[in-house]
This record gives sequence, C-alpha cells and structure tokens, in this order.
Amino acid sequence: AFLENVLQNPTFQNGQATVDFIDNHPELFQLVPRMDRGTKALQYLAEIIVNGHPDVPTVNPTVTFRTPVVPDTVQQHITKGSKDRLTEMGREKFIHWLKNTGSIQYTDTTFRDAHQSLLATRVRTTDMLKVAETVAKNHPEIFSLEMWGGATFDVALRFLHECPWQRLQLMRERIPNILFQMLIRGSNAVGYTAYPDNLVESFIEESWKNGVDIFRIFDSLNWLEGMQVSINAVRERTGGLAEACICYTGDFLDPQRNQKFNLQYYLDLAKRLEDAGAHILGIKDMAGLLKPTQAGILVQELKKAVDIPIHLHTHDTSSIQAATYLKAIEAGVDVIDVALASMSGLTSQPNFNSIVAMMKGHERELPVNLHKLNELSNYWEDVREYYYPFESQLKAGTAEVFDHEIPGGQYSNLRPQARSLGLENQFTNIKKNYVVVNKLFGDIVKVTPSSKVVGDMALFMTANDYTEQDIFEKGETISFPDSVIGLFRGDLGQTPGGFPDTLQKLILKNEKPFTDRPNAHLQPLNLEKEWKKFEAKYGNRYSSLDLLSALFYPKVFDEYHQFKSTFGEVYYVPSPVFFYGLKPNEETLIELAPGKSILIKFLHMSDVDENGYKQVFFKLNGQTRSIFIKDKS
Ligand code: 3PY
Ligand code: ZN
Repeated sequence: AFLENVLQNPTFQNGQATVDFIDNHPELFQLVPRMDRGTKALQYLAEIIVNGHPDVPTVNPTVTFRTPVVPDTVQQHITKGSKDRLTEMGREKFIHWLKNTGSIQYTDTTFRDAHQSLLATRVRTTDMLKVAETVAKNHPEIFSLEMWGGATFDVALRFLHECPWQRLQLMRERIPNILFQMLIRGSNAVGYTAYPDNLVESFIEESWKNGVDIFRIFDSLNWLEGMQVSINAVRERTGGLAEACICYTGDFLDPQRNQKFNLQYYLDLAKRLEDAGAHILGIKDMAGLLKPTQAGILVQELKKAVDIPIHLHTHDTSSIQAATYLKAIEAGVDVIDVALASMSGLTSQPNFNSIVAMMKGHERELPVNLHKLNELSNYWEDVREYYYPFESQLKAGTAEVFDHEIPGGQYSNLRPQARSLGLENQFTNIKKNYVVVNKLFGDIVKVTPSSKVVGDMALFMTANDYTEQDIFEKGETISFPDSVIGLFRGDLGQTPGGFPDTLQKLILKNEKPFTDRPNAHLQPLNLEKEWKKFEAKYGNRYSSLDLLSALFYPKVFDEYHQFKSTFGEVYYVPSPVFFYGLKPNEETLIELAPGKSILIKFLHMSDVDENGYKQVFFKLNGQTRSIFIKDKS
C-alpha cells in the first residue's frame, strides 16, 4: 500500500520528487487498505446500526416514513427561465427588465434558508436532487432558488459529511434554467470570522463558475466596508449579480426603538450600497421584525432613494409576514422570498403556495402552476419527516419576536444550545438576557455572526446568573466569552455609533480595539503554497474547491476527510438509512454512481464479543458479508 501511495502521488508522477519527498508527504504512510465503495457503505451502515447516528441521540422507534412522491413533470423539456434571461440580456438589461416587469417575482428558499431555519440546516443533497429536475421543468417562472451559502456550507461538511461544492454542481446540472442564489456574509464569507480578502474573492469566483448567479451579500453589523470586497468581486470576477443588503432591525416607527435604526438610516445605507455597486438591493429581515405598515413605508421610500430593484427577505416567526409582503408588493417591491408550504412558516419564510393563491386577481400576479407547487410541497412534507429530530419546539407564531429580535435561524438553534449547557429550563431567561445584551452592546444588528455573539453573551449571563449591573460592577474580573471579546475588538467590523466605551474597556481589559477592516490585518493567502500544503496532507483526491473548504474550515475539513477515508461518499445514502440505519431484514438500494446501484440487506448482528465488537451481517447484491464494529455503548 505504501508503494501504491508513492506511485499515485502527483509530485512523484510529475517527476518532482526530491530527497525530502517522503518527509514532506506524511500521507504516504496512510496504509489503510483501500476499501471498495460497497464495503465502505457497509461500514457506514454497520456503524449506524450498532452505535446510532451521533446527530440523532434519541430515535423514536415508532416513527415510520412515507415514501415521498416526486411530482410528474408537466413537460418533457426544460423551458427557458430567469437564468437564460440573464445570460441573454446581460446584467444591465436584466436589471432593467426586473425593475419594469410589473409582476411580483419569487425566490424559493426551500433548498437553503427554510431548512436552515426549521431543521438546523440538515437537509441532504440527495433529497434535493430528487426534485431538482421537476422544479426546472414545472416551475421555470421562479425568479431564483436560494440553495447555497449561509450555514449550509459548514453543516454539509461537518454534519452531513458531504461536499457543498458537489451539491452546487449537481443541482446546477439538473436546473440549468433558474437563477441560483447564495447567501454570503461579506468578509465572513460562509464562516463566522473575517477571512483574507483574496480568499473571499476566490471563493466568489469559484461559486460563480460552479453555478451561483445571485450573491446576497450582507454584513452582520450593516457595515458597508465589510461588504465592499464582495460586491467588487461579484462585479469584476463574475457575470452574476451583487445583491447587497440592509439588515433590518428594531422598528423605525417606534419612538422607543428608532434612535439608531430609523427610516433615514436605512435610506442612507441603501443609497451607499447602490453607490458601492449593488445590482439589487436586499432588505434582509432576518428576524421577521418588519411589520406590514413599516414595510409599505420602507419600500415606498427606498424606491425613491435608489434606482436598483428591491428584494425582500423575511422570516414568519410572528406569523403575520404575509401581510408584510402584500404591503411591500403594493409599494412596488420587485422580488419576495418564500418557501414551499410544507417548509414554510414560523422561523422559516412565508408560505409560497398560499402567497401565490393570495395574489390571484392582483394586478401584480405572476402566474404559477399552483397545483404542481402543491405537489412539490407534498414531496417536502414527507421528506421533512426524515429530519424530525432536528425540528424546533416552536408550535405557533409568536409576537415575542418583536421584543427579543432573535433571527429565525438562531431561534431554532438556541434551545438545543441551551440544552447542551444544561440551561433549557431557563429558556425564558435566555430570551430576556438576549434583550439585555443587545442594550448593553449599544443596540446592534443581530444576524450571523453578530447574533451568535449576543446569544453567547446571553447564555453566559444566564449560566452565571449575572445581571446588567453585575457586568458593570464585576466586569474587570469577568473573563468574557471569546466571541464577545472579538466583537468589541472589531473582529466583525464596526457598528453605527461605535461600541459603548465603558463596556468595551471592561471586556477588552488592556487590549486596544481597531476600527479599520479586520481583513486588513490578515495576510493575503498564497493559494499556490496553500495548495501544496493541502496536497501534501490529503493526497491527490481533492480539487482546488476542496482547498477553499479547508481554508474556511480546517478542522471540519480534516474530520470530513477522516470520515470519507473510512466510510466513503455518503451523500447518496437515502436519508432514512443515513440517520436511522436499517432494521433486520430491511434492504436499501444505494446508487453509488449513475447506473451503478448496490442492494444492501441487513440480516442480523451478533452479541458483543470479549473485545467489545459486534459482527453485523448483510447481503450485498446477494452475497453475505459481515463487518465488525466496536460497540460504543
Ligand atoms: C446566515 O448567515 O446563515 C443567515 O441565514 C443569516 O440570516
Ligand atoms: Zn433568513
């Protein structure tokens, strides 16, 4: 196996191996016997059968799954859609068309924000791929599909053990006609911290090359400087569209809440984003705080302030956001974000299907095949069951969101986070502290990653029973969470009006904050050198896209690599089997590659032996095979 590794090493193959070749290539010593894909799949199934899936600690044995039905397609071929329109018209004309088309346009977030907000981002590529072609054929009128970015990048690698780039490529192959949209956190890209500019630029360029068309760019403190590099990169390195966002918080009509975030603040920011080169203006209402009356006024005033089209995003946590959309539509908003019925509502986006129905007879109605859209929603209703362990416990809309202002994506995560810290029964306190922390921090925009900092501090105060007063009185001796120190040091950029002085001194102790771009303190990466290091560590089976994944998430990538070495590619393992394994005598068909499927039947497993192992018996394509797995219980 060592010799095989040497012979297959690209440096060796290129004739560039020097005397220190072996020293520089530790991966040559990875003498794990090469397993075929079938054996790796068995290895994965045996592990889940014996030890369960680490991500689903409590499985309900009575749950059975229905088989999701993929809707029939209304036509054989794929008709032209928004993607073709952008290609044919070019950016300028396309933007002109969007502003003048009249009918309301829809972005479907089912593939990204909907499951990020309802199911902890866990929806797997395989469940998306099954309906991808159907979406392309049945719904070419959809303006865009938000299907990448945000937390999906990290979660795909970390928890689903699948490659986010591969998801993008496979979806693009199946949906050539509709614009793809991603969410990018400005200089934090798809991570939680600032990255070197050239990494963000390369990431944007590669995202475009692999299928992203619309880049929804935001900064977690509404700091334009944090978005400029991304806006420029989209303009200069891609043929895609830069949608720069104002993140909406507070309530500009409430005299108690509009000191900082008033109407003029949003109008000024919008104007600056247009001047900075945005093709589209996004209103990112990540917590669902934009009430109907305010939406009408905001859109109407923004229309006067800027010339570019306006795209509205909200979360339905309060359950009244359809009214917000209607007001915004009547004030002239160009595009709204919705999610398929069964994946909508609560912390997700408003209900696509019902909004299509609401718009019947409206002068801005866009014809959509509602019957087919309902069938598509039914598909997702059944698929959603697979992910039941990740459901949040929110059962109904809540007007409390207007007090705590917790973003949709964070709200469904905060309870499990509290649980993991043993604080679940203090959830009400945590929500209260979230408000206290926002005030302490000087009223800031709360969206990933700034929302995480507020959440961390709220959990910290709850765990330690600190009041606002304690923070000021005992602050000098308190060691604050790292993320809080980072925020006050300027790691996430600057907030309008700056951070409160007294608290900043207590948090930073003797450290000096900076007020310029955090990225400016980071050395540009030498991507060629990084590639050499990457290749030396992981061998030749990865691409430059994987290098980008590893640069954003080194530790996560390393674990992803370890996982793949043992279990192979798992993105095609059907979700019920991926999460819950198989019951005795149950079988599953796994498609390893187009046209190459294996049939696996789980027979039975032995009792645990004296070394702590269980032997798991399968039939793979009719042949009996067995795998030994250490029982971790
Ligand atoms: C993300 O950054 O992932 C978000 O969805 C923010 O709203
Ligand atoms: Zn969102």
